Amino acid sequence: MKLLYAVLALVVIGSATTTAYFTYYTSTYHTTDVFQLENKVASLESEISSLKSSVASDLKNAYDDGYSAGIAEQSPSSNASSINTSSSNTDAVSTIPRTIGTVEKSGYSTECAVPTGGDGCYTPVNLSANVGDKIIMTNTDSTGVHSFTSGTVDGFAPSPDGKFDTGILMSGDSFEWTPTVSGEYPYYCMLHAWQVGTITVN
Ligand SMILES: [Cu+2]
Repeated sequence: MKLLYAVLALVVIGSATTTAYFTYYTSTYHTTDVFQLENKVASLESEISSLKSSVASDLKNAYDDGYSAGIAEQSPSSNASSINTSSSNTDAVSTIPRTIGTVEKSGYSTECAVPTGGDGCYTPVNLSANVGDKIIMTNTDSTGVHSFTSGTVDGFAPSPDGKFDTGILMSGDSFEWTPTVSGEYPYYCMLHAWQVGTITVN
């Protein structure tokens, strides 16, 4: 009987030691593993953010090139039309500056969009102004690039109408536009189909 107890005691001690060692081994190994993964994630994150900013600046350069090429192509007629519009509005007296910004993280999520229950991805989403007001459009979203492009967007099919276009604005960049004709001016962001706003010019 004593021998049986002795054997049982050995088995219990043996298995307890094995379990303890195994737990120690697993937790050590696991901790090292997690640590290495965390390092890897951090380095991938910094790679992603540097890729993002290089894509953003490539996008802006490509857009600027295309935009100046477009301007060069249509410059004779656009000169003529700008003379016409300015002469028809010589009696505009109001020059109140009005500002529109972009909502923080509006490029990452559709949550800001009115149809999904938000207050709009531009702020204010509906701006009222008078003919002759200086309208300042600024990308106030610190997390992404945006545009204010006049026209409408249906799903991912944009229809720019050429009334104004800020082009790609980096965070903090601004664009000024002074309406010379009253009316409703819908606009959208060429990068984020859910980002739309309206300027009502009286
Ligand atoms: Cu946008």
